[in-house]
Amino acid sequence: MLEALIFDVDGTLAETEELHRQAFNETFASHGLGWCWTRDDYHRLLTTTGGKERIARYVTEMGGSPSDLDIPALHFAKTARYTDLMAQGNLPLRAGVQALIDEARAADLKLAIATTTSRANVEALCLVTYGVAADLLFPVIASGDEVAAKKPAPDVYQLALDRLGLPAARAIALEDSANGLKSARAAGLLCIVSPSAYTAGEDFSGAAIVVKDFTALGGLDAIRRLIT
Ligand code: XBP
Ligand code: MG
Repeated sequence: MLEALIFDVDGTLAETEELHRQAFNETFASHGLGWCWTRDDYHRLLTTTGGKERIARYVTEMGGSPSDLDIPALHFAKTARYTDLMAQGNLPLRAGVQALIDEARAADLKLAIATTTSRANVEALCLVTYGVAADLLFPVIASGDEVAAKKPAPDVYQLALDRLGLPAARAIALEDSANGLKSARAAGLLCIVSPSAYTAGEDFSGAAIVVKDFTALGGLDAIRRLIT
């Protein structure tokens, strides 16, 4: 029996990655680094989950050493820039997300987040799209820096399940990326995939269903039929 929906954030709740890319590039510029990630750079770098890990990969690719700079401090500045950009309120939730959340809340399903991004970014998105604190919408939130291994490792979905107090069989994950799908499956969860702008064309083998967006799902009853 379905008791919970566990949502990924970036690319799933909203098409956030262009805002992340803007925040990265503006932070690099304000720190005099002279780096500017193009869409093609970012598409390649996005296979590395986690902003800090992504910066470290880029430094290494450029022939430098991640220890050459204070990546946590740089990423902290990026997160501050991202939350400011998000607060401008120009980013809508993806199609079908609000209707699915509202239907799930009306049906007393538990709602959770399992994301690689930073908690502050989840707070900023919920505030600007729903006008509430994130934990009022998602009583369970598992975010990137709370786990030892980021997606595609199962850790963040396992943490969400632990906090929900549910076995994987009573929940379903909603994702946009192959890394997220792998993470959810490794935690024993069925996973619905709605590819985003940066993840279209990835390998979604193992998904319970792949839809263009959540309007194509057919609502909670259709999801319940996936899990029985
Ligand atoms: C996607 C990610 C994150 C974001 C950037 O997270 O891999 O790293 O790209 O956010 P999700 P941070 O699991 O929600 O799809 O810079 O905070 O990592
Ligand atoms: Mg995602």
